[in-house]
This record gives sequence, C-alpha cells and structure tokens, in this order.
Amino acid sequence: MPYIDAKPFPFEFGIDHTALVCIDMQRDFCEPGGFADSLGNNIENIAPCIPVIAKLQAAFRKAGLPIIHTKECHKPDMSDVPLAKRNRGNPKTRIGDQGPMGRILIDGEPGSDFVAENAPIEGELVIAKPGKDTLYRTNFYEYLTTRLITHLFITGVTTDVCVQTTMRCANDRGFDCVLVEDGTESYFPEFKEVTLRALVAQGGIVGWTCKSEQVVDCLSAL
Ligand code: C5J
Repeated sequence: MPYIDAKPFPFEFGIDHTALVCIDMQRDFCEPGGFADSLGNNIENIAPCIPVIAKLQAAFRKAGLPIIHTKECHKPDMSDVPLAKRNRGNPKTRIGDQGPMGRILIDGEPGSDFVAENAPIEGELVIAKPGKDTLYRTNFYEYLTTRLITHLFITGVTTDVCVQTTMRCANDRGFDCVLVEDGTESYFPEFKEVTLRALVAQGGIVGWTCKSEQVVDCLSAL
C-alpha cells in the first residue's frame, strides 16, 4: 500500500479510497477587495500555497484520483447566512454587500469564484458551503461514503479556520486526514504553525501532516 512518511507517523492510503480536498481557494479569500480583505486581513500571507496546490492538483489529475473543491459562500437571498456571522466583527463591508468583486461571499459573484490557478476542471466536485465545516449542510459526507473514500489529503485556506474545522469534523466521522503543510496558509503565520502542531499532537489526535513534495513523489511512483 502506498504511504507518505508523514507526521506523527506514516500515512498509508488505498489508492481507490483517496481524494484531494482543496478548501476555499476563492478570490474572496485570496485577492484584494474580497471578504478577507474587508475584514482587514493580510492577504499576501495566503499567496505561497496557490502554486503548491496547483502542483498537487496536477499530480492527482495525472494519477486519476478525485479532487473536491469547496467554496465558502451564501445563497443570493442570504437565507443561509446566520445573523451572527453577518454581524460579527466590524468589517468595512459585510456579507452580501457590494464590493469590488461583486456581492461579498455570495455564490455566483466573481469574488466567490476560484482563483484561476486552482480552479476545478470538468468532472470535479464543487461544494458550496455556508459554514467553516465542509460537512455542514452539504453533500460532502454522502459523496465520500458513496465512493468508499476514506483517506483525504487536505489543502486550502485558511489553516486555522475552514481547513482545521473541516479536518476535525472529518476526523470525527472516521476519515483519515493528512494536511499538506505547504498547501495551506493562514493570514496569521503563528496560527498556522500552532494548528499544524495541534493536529498531530497526542499521537495524531486529529490526523497527519506532510509536505507536498512527498505527495507528488509518491503519486508519480504509482
Ligand atoms: C475564513 C476560511 N477564514 N475559508 N474562511 O473565514 O477559512
């Protein structure tokens, strides 16, 4: 069985039971004028994972393995936006308001779309999710269990919000998850570092971490 020499110990995965998950590689989180920018985040901290995720996507596509893309966004009528989420903090503009890339965090608007480098190709599942957890009010669990997918390589933004929430919730439902260290970023580098350490502590209490190079090498040797 293929394996990656991951932390805190090797991550073995059945080739027919494995997928790549790319979380929220959207313009709203990565580009000026989007949701993250409106909250005052330093979006430059996100940029390094974009080419890394592109390389991982190419390797998974070449190996014929599934890729799942998520996007955090809401319905245009905003019926799925909890008031608490819309009102939280003191942003310049709120969810649903007009921004430079259309209505902020609304499905179908330019800002909710994927950055060009990490966009899905035909046949890949795209999940629109209203929350941080990819399993909340989506068909993610049904998609994985129907296809007998048990092992997830996780990438995306941000490490300490949607990425870690999804990994923790998937772990609770019995999925083995490995977070690709250089395939994820946070607006706060120190939060990224602590998150990576917390996930693998206590004997991999939430899962594993590894480097993208290990994944690409492993898949190209299959
Ligand atoms: C945030 C996310 N940071 N995709 N969303 O609000 O992590």
